[in-house]
Amino acid sequence: PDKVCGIYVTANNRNIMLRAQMPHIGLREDILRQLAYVVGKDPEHATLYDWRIALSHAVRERIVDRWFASTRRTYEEGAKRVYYLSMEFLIGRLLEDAITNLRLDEAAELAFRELGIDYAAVLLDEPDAALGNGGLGRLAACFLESLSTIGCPAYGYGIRYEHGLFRQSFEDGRQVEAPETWLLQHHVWEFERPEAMFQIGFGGEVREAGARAVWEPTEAVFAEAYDTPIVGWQGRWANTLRLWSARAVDPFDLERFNLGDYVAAAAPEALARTISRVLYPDDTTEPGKELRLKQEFFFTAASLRDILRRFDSEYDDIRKLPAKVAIQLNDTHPAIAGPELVRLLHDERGLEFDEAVALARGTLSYTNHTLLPEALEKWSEGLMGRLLPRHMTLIERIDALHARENPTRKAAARANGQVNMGELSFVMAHKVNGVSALHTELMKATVFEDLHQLHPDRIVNQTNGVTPRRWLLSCNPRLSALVTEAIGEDWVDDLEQLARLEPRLSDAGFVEGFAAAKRANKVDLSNWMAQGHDLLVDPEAMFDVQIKRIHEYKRQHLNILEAIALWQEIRANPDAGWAPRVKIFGGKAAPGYVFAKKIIRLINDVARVVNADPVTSPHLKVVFLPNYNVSLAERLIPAADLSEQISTAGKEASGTGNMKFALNGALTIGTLDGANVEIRERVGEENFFLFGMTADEVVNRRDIANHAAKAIAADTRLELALKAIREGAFSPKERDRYRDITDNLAGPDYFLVCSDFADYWRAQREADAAYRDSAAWTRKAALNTARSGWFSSDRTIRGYMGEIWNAGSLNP
Ligand code: CRA
Repeated sequence: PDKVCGIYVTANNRNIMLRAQMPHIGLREDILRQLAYVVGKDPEHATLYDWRIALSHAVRERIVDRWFASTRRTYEEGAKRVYYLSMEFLIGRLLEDAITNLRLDEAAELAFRELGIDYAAVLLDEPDAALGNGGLGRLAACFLESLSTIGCPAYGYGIRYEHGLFRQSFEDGRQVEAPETWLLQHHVWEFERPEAMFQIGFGGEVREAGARAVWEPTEAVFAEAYDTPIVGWQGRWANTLRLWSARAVDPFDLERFNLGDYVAAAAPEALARTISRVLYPDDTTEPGKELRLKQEFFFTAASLRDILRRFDSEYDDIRKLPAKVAIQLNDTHPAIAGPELVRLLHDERGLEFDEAVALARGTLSYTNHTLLPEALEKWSEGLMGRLLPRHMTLIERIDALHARENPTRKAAARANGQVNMGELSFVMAHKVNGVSALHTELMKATVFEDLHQLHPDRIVNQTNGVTPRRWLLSCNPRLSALVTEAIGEDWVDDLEQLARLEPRLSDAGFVEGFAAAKRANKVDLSNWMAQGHDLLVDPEAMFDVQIKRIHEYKRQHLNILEAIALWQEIRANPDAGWAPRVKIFGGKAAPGYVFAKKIIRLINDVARVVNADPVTSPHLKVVFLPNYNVSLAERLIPAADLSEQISTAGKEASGTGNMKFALNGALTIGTLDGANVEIRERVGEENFFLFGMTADEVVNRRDIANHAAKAIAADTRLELALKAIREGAFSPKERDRYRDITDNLAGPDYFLVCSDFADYWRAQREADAAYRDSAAWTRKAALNTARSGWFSSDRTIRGYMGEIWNAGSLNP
């Protein structure tokens, strides 16, 4: 027998062993084999797409054995499983992620070089899986990867949307939305599981049967599972992302078909499918649609049934549920899990109601991601009662039980004709967490003040994090090679090791290497912008980047106002030695959010005028890149010098982009909001451009009459910038195109753009001055990288495991 990695193997299992131990072996042959027998092409006729599918299958083969092994281990150990329920998983491209984690990069590159195929182009051919809107969905994706890296047995549960987040383009500066069609191509990473199918009901009647009840829904759909393996660093462990797709129970009405009514015959199928058809393109407002509530119940109910089925296969005492199962509710979207689990335990399994609630509470925990009132989900009793009649009664009983346990309780989940999903989640969870230190404190003081008084130990903080595999190792190969050269590669799954870079800052070679990596990333980005977007920018200029959803609280309009003021000032004084800047924007506005779409158009209009100005253009460029997504973020973040994190203090729960930038050596210009506070504490205040009011000051400022008018009167630059917009400098053919923006800013200005403008301007000029001293800047940038180790999602997940889930790691 042969020996592989010290193990004797027989010829039979030799190939499997080889692949498991040394995944790079035979990669080229496997790609060719997959190309022939799975894709059905020979190398002479294969397109980029064919090569990508072949490579993906060859990589996937190398995950499957580890995936099985992880599942087996979990059963053998009787380990507790974590279930992460989320409406969104913004996973982006998967191929490169898998290749990175299996450490196949060099082998894959070599294989394609030998085959004469452009490897980078093969990777870029993959569409982004955009099953999420923004931070919340991307956080879920980082968490899945960290759970696998840590070796914590876990499942992600969500919806397999046929259409992810819309594709954005600009027409005449305006956002135009087109449907996103990722599933039109064969999705290599998923395994269909027709055997894991549950019938999910809606509507109907509740029949009382003693203390319990029988719910008889009138409408039903099937939830069918699709599994995607998520492999962790070095392929040590793989977990599952299970996404549900809706199908009709009776797909086809033959009777109607035979009568010639073909449209009606296909109606049940079409109706059912709408449930998993599209992702709601809005991450902050509750669309108030019946379909949205159906989506929430659909995936939550299917997941709970699946979880209990798996539990039953191992244990016969349901009272062990909290010891063996932890279910995390990612925001309130799966909050119906509370009453649904109670229903399953009480109505279907016959537990006493109080015990059912206690078991559910021991199993469930809830993460709050926002304090914005418009984003706190509330459903009308009418709608919920119609769709989920049994759950309405159970929510009432949950409220009653909670009030009995806590006689001083003032509010309830069901109040004023509505069901408050935040209250419900809190009451049904044993732990509730915020996503940054500041946000958690604000939760205690504001939305959950009353409940926090009653349950002072329930709220805990778990500051968000990002996976260093995607957000440094793979997106920034130059910087990660430099880091590995300096401190070895343990940092990849132990990010705090980055602190060991600090002593290297006195080493000129290291500092030069750091600057060279950033510079090369900027050259790459400028080349890409020149080719793909016909935009010429100078890689010597400061790359100042704001990428995130477009929202008034995130204040892209503050940024563009500053650009206008800067443009005016440079025009007035072109020889003042300006530090050249490229302001880069990216982000989508919810299709129904008119004001946010106006901000996009304004930025595009300003860009057109400013970029065409020969006087200012050596010093200032403004760029809005269309269709911002995970892949674009991976391109932009490594090339950024300045990270814009300028939300109105108290409004951004955490942010995660802010962490990615700091990790990749960008300096932050930001307010004391969300995780900015913790970033600044760690990277050092001298390496962070702070400006603006604090969350407390914000609240007080709003009480001052005419606060915006006062701020404008006190600041000529701001006044002139607003005047230029108002007079049509950027929309000469339609002078009042931005009247709603200027009126809002001069009037209510709820997000306090005007009040923070002067201090923002000051901080920007400080950044200019700092950038002019390039050696000092590089040092600050490198300190940002060296001190960002705490922002790994591995740290965050360990926090959840210890303080919320009571779950362990099975990593060897
Ligand atoms: N919009 C917050 O606003 C936070 C992420 C992840 C958000 C961000 O500040 O970083 O969640 N909230 O915790 C949210 O989606 C429903 O609320 C976000 O992505």
